[in-house]
Amino acid sequence: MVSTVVLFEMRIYGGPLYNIPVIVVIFGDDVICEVLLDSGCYFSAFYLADIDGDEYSEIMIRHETDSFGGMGQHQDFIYKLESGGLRKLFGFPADDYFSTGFTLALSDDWPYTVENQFTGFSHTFTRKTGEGYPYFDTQGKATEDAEAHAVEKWLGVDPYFFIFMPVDADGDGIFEIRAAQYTYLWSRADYIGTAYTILKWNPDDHAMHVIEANFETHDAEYE
Ligand SMILES: [Ca+2]
Ligand SMILES: [Ca+2]
Repeated sequence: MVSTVVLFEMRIYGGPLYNIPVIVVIFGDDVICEVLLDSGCYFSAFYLADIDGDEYSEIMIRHETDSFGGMGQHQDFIYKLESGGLRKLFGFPADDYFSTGFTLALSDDWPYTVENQFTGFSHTFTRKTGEGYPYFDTQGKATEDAEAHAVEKWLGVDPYFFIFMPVDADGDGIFEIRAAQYTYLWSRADYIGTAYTILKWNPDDHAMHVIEANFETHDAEYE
């Protein structure tokens, strides 16, 4: 059955400055109308793609809830159209937060090694930093902070996707999701690079899984 999906943003006179996203879906004689985010957002957009492999498209909706901090803050949802309404399949980070599995290791002479625990991805690059940087001295020797960091191999990965869009990565007609996250180390302004993933929804365990990972270094200049 062919459906019509309309997404619009409502402004209430005298109400909050944010837009309230509302979706209307018309299929057959049924009309569904739902407010998607009571708290509002800057903008909303949607894609239609079969994520779970049942040959019917899901409705993927993303909302930008804040424009500050790296690449902004987003909420992403995937809904299934069912008789009687929309059923939320997935919501990140509000309902189904998960780690995309990136770690960062540091050692002497400024090598940074980013790895992904789910895919075996590993990428090492040199990122020289100047005076006052807590993890290296000016000659590139790893500091006590770097040694402490080696325990957890922490990489600050935003709990938001600034890209979250359907792609059929393997051409089988079921859509995977291309996602990207801003990453940082010392502070949020210490932009290390972008963590890219291909995500796949598994209807058996009802969860999203990382099936590919990549990392693009941010070429910050340091004295
Ligand atoms: Ca589907
Ligand atoms: Ca596919």
